Amino acid sequence: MKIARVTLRQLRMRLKAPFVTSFGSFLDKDFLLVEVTDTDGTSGWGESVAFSSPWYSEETVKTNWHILEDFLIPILFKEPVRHPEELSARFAPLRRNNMAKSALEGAVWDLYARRSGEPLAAALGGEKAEIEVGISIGIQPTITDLLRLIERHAAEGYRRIKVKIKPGWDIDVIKEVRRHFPDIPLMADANSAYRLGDAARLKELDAYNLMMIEQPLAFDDIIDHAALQAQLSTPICLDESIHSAEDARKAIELGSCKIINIKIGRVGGLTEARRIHDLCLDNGIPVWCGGMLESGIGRAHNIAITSLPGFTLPGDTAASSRYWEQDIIDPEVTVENGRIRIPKEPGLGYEPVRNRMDQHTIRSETYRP
Ligand code: OSB
Ligand code: MG
Repeated sequence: MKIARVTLRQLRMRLKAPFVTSFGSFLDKDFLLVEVTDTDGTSGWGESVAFSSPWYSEETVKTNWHILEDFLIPILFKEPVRHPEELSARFAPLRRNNMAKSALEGAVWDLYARRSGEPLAAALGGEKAEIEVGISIGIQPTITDLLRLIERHAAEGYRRIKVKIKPGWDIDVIKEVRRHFPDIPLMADANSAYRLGDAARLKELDAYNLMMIEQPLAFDDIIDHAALQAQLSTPICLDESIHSAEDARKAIELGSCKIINIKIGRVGGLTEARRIHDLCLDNGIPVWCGGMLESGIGRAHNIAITSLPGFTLPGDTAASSRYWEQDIIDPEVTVENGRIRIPKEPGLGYEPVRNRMDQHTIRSETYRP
């Protein structure tokens, strides 16, 4: 592939409803899109999942723009790319900044798949025809609001419900949810809101048959999680703590978790995401694909990686309409009976709609070798 240009865009899109977690609330979502165009005029698309503020991780929309403009795009332009798998090694001398790396690498993966006329899922080695998905529900004003939402999303067919928890919005909430929905596949995500000293409280959750508790302890911890997992019967799933296949190997060795949430952006791209998937498959650790409230571009990447066989648990990839009045891809992502069909068209299999993207673009710049 010979790259003729890379275009960065910053978009601002309003979510249908604010999304509240233990670390913050989102309504207007700013994010970056990357378009990589080759000398034949074919484009591939990637999305950065960095938020405006460094709450989930240290990266932001602004730091991603800087890292892409000043470092990653120049590295891409240095020599031709034969295969997108080369990029993770070429980006490796740059420490972390995984979401920035992933946005550019993802665009090159899409371009590669389009050029070779195969779906991105197939280019990654995925064989599933469809995937099962769940939904993540943010912290609500009242338990009644939460119960109403669960009722609705369960009726829509989502394969499992994830509820955000934090100190003061945890045991009583899960207890009520279980009382109303004794059998639904249910899990809780704490987004690092607890400390090991809260183990006794977290142990109370063992009574409610949760599929897992996601990231209960610090965002950068795998030591205390191992101590906690030894005390809980509920499996721990790590999200924020895992940035690479090496992190995953150490967490598995220590017994810090029994399940891993793979987010392509958090781990630096599709190639590293697949490495973690392969490692987990070898070690009997189920994985699922997390979400970052993505637009259709990032959502399409999530669908493609979930086609790999080790993604045995429903992910957070809900329908476009759960987030947006109108998504920027055609067709939009739809969920039927808790399932999304893997597209058969080349690349992402969802076409970016330029005039819709333009409506939300607040900054854009094009770079050439
Ligand atoms: O921890 O998985 C998380 C959203 C923003 C930041 C972190 C997380 C989430 C979600 C929502 O849980 C996933 C989604 O619906 O995209
Ligand atoms: Mg999470």
